[in-house]
Amino acid sequence: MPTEYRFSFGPWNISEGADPFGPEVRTPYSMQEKFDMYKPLGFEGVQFHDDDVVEDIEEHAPEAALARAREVKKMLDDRQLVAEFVAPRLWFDPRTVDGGFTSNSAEHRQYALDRCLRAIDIAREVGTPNIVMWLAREGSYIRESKNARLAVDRIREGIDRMLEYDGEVRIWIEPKPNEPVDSAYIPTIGHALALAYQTVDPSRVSGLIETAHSLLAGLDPSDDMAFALAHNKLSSVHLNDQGGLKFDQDKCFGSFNLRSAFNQIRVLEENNYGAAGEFVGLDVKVMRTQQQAGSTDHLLASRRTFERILEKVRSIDKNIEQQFIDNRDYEALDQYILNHLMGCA
Ligand code: XLS
Ligand code: MG
Repeated sequence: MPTEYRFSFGPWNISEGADPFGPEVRTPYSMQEKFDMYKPLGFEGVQFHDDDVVEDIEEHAPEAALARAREVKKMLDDRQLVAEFVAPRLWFDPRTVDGGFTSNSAEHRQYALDRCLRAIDIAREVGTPNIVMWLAREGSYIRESKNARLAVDRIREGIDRMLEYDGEVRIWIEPKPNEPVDSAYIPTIGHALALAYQTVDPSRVSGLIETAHSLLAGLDPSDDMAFALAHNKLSSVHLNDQGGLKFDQDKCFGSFNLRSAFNQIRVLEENNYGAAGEFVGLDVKVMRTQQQAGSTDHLLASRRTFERILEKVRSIDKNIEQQFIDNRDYEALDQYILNHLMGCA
């Protein structure tokens, strides 16, 4: 079992606090300032969107974009940081208003594919073969607007083209059931992995599970992780928390449901997650009410909570636990776990 986990987050996790109802309340940090924050917070992995690497990506010619990516790689090397993945931001451009791969416009679908291929080139330059596909707008607002059957084919075809474009690229699908669209075509890890098996190279397609996304689908994040692990396809996790069926809250890990946080770490730990270099990603957002100086409090807090709960996972008395299981005394097991979590077992 790994004794140490490696942690990652994305530059977007240090944010200025804008929400759909109000503007920024904190001033932005430059990318350089953000990179400087990683190590002191105990993180070494950097998750990127393609336009986190190359700002204003659409205004850069391909070669200029790659040159910028090489500068970013140098900034990472100087700080002993590594890029975990690059995610093409397919949800921001006017051409992806109605989706990328599943847009009804052939021209816009082509744009989506071209943008993904550019993201692969950028990922290479920053030193990672890993591409995360958060399929933000691949879904619908009303059923009649798109052909859902065709949409699945189109997402698969898009991923196939990416796999063919670069023989080393690895695609990690990050499912989410809704938001920004009403209903996503790949809402759960089950959908994501079924799609992975249909691609031209299933061995290079896997999943990334975000706690909040599982909860929004009404599923248990630890069981979702176990499902992906059973397929040897859990390439990363985005731990955070979520208070029920609301907007995607990206709360601090463990902030809403400590028991669930315990079970997520338990399933990772029992299955040797991290041994192949997988990162523990924290996709958390600081509260809008936080002052400038507290811009990274949520990242430190989430990592510390992970480590403290990890201690709880490791200090469970396996014999006692097994006894309750053998006796089918799950009431006693429940109390044992609760008491252990509350420090009175
Ligand atoms: C949004 C997603 C996003 C991805 C990367 O809900 O979690 O942050 O992790 O594009
Ligand atoms: Mg995420």
